[in-house]
Amino acid sequence: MDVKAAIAFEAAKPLTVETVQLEGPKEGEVLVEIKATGVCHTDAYTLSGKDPEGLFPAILGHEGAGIVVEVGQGVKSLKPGDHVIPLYTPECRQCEYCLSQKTNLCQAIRQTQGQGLMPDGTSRFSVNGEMIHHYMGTSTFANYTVLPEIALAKIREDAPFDKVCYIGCGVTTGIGAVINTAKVEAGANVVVFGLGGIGLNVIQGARMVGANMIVGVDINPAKRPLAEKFGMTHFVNPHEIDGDIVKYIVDLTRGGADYSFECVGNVNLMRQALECCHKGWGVCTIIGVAGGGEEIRTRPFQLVTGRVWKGSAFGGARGRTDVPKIVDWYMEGKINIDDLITHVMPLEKINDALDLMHKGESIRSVITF
Ligand code: NAD
Ligand code: AHE
Ligand code: ZN
Repeated sequence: MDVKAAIAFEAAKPLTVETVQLEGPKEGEVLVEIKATGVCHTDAYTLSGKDPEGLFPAILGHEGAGIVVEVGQGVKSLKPGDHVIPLYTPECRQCEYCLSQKTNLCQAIRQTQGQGLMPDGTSRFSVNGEMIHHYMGTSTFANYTVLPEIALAKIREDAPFDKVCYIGCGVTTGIGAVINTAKVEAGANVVVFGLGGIGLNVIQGARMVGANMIVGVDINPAKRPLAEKFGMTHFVNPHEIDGDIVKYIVDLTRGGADYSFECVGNVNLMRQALECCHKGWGVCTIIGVAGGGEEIRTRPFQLVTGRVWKGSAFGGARGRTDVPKIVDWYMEGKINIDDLITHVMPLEKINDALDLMHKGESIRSVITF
């Protein structure tokens, strides 16, 4: 079938919106009509050419929501009409990783996903006979896409697509990193580096669990008011403080952060985020994605003296199990998504969404179809 998609033909060039061809679902696959998709910084990262797994041409996008149109042979858990959120971290419930109960990183289809292909090793997308890669197994910058059944979370039908699409990445990543990965407890002091689409959800999660101080660090002062609305108690602009930011945060928190989160993708900040943690127990969770070839550094003494570096992908969430619950939280008014969606636009304007992100003028832009 013909579908409308934004294609990344080459790195660091604007996306091109045009009609592409999509093959129907094969065994174990599902055709989904995408109704809305957020634009995450990771899409921009891959488009920049810094992602070692970045492939071109590709249809990017991994923060969508939509409706099942058709199911392939053998699909049991979904039927046409079901409302779904695509999962770049699937949940097969059968692989060694899922069964371990120690990680959300289901590996059932990870290899082909990283190659921009469906699990059978082929692509469903093409343009004028030329193959186009899938992206993160989701490719939500298209009004129809095909996904494996294990990469779809079934959600309630009264949830608005243009809001809950954000649960497909940013909301779950931020709140999940607090709850599932760091396991922040009430009364803890939390420091969040980067107050964008992820960092504000970390702040939201920290407030939900009853954190004490919630310190936000960002070089863009325009992020401050919304961060305060979401629960930030102290704002630090690295450009406005004298001296070493690590010492500044350690003093501010009277000994260091119990929990810190890096939500930028900058390896220098990852070091600061570790070193501003409390001696003996502070835990730093890395969420930001750094460019290929970049490495993190610290004195091993930082770890010897009890600080811990962890990482979190998709907030440690098991998508088919946890995403429907997070949709319920939104519908019950327990979490705020609406105020984080600062821009809504059609697919034709998707390059504007990327520009707004780079200029620091948006939190989340959502594309509606
Ligand atoms: P964003 O562009 O919305 O936000 C980034 C924020 O960082 C901005 O507010 C910006 O002003 C701030 N910033 C930039 N440089 C800074 C500096 N030197 N010091 C302090 N603040 C600085 O991006 P986002 O969508 O929130 O994504 C953030 C990061 O998280 C990206 O690296 C993205 O790829 C990654 N990410 C990871 C996961 C995961 O599962 N691990 C999921 C989603 C996004
Ligand atoms: N392809 C990159 C890694 C990108 C990355 O770390 N992705 C995160 C999700 S970011 C969503 O906005 C993730 O889930 N990682 C786990 C995984 O298996 O990819 C690279 O460096 O190669
Ligand atoms: Zn994302």
